[in-house]
Amino acid sequence: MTPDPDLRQELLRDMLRLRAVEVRIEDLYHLDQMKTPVHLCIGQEAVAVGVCSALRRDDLVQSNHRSHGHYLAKGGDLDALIAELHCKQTGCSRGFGGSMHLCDPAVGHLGSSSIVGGGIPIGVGMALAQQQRGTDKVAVTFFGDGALDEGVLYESVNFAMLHRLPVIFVYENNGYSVCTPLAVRQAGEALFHRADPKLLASTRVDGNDVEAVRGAALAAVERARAGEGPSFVECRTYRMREHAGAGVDRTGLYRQPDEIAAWEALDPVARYRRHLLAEGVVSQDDLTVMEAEIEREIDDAFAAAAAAPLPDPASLEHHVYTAKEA
Ligand SMILES: Cc1ncc(C[n+]2csc(CCOP(=O)(O)OP(=O)(O)O)c2C)c(N)n1
Ligand SMILES: [Mg+2]
Repeated sequence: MTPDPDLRQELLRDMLRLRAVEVRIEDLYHLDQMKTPVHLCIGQEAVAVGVCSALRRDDLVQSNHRSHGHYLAKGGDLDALIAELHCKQTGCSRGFGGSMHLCDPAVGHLGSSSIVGGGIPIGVGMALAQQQRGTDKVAVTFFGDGALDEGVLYESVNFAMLHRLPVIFVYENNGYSVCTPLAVRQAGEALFHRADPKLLASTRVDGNDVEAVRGAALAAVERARAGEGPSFVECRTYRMREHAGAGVDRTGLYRQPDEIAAWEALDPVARYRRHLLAEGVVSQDDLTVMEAEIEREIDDAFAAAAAAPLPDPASLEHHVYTAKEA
C-alpha cells in the first residue's frame, strides 16, 4: 500500500538528511578531527529509513559497523552522533566508542558492534527479553552479507525460530564484504530463503526502494507482534563509497566502473526525490526549504561537537573490564 503523502515526505526527508550527514562527514574527514574509522552508508539509506519507519519508538534496534543510518533512522540524536565521531564527552558513547559503537537507548537503538555477525545474537537476546517480559516490542538486527559467512548467524536464526522470537533479521546485501564479492563466498542465495515459512518468514526486496523496504518490514513487524516468530528480510543494495573512510571507490581493483555506474543510476535518495517530485508529493520549493533546514541542523551539530570537551583523562580506564588476579 502506498504511504500517505505526509509519510512519503517524511521518508524522503529522512533519507535526504541521512545522505547530507554522510556527505558532510565525508567532506570533513580529511581534517582529521574525527578520530574514528567511518563506514559510510551512502547508497544504502533506503534500508535504514524503510525498516525504521515500520517500527515504533520503543521497538529495539541492534546494528553493525555501518551504523550511522540505523542510528539516525531510529531517531538517534544527531548532536550525540557527531560528537561521538569527534570522541567528545557529549558523544552518545561519551567519546569512548567512535563510529562503530553508537547507541541511544531513549529511542531503542541499543547498540552497534564492530564484530561482523557479533551483534546478531545480541539482537536475538533483545527479542528474547521482550518475550520473557511479555511486551509486544520487536527487535531488529541489521547485518551485511559478510555476516552470512559467520556461523553465529545460523545459530541465532535457529534459536529465534525455535522460540518464535519477535526478531527481524535485516540482511543488508550490498554484494561485498570489504572487497570480496558475495559470489566467491556463498554457494548460491541465502539458505534462509529455503526455510519453512511457518518458522521463518523470508522475503527479498529492492533495498534501494524505500517503500518496498518499508512494506517488507511492516509485514515482518506484524508477524513478530502477533507472536508468530522471526522474519528474514533481504534488502539488495549497493555501497556507493569505499568500504571505510571517505572516498569514492574508482580504483577498478575489485569493482568495475560499469557496475558502479549501474548502481548510481539506482541511487535510492535521488530516485525517491525524482519520484515524489514527478507525483507532485513535494515541490521544488518544499525541497529547497527542507534541504536548507537539514544543512543548518548539521552545521549546528558540527559546531557543538567542535566546542565540546574531550573526555577527562582521569576517566581513561573507566568502562574497561579487567580480570583481577587471584
Ligand atoms: C569477526 C570479524 N571478522 C572480520 C572483520 C573485519 N571486517 C570489518 S567490516 C568487514 C566486512 C563486512 O561486510 P558486510 O557484513 O557485508 O558489511 P558491509 O561492510 O558491506 O556493510 C570485515 C570483514 C570484523 N570486523 N569482524
Ligand atoms: Mg556487504
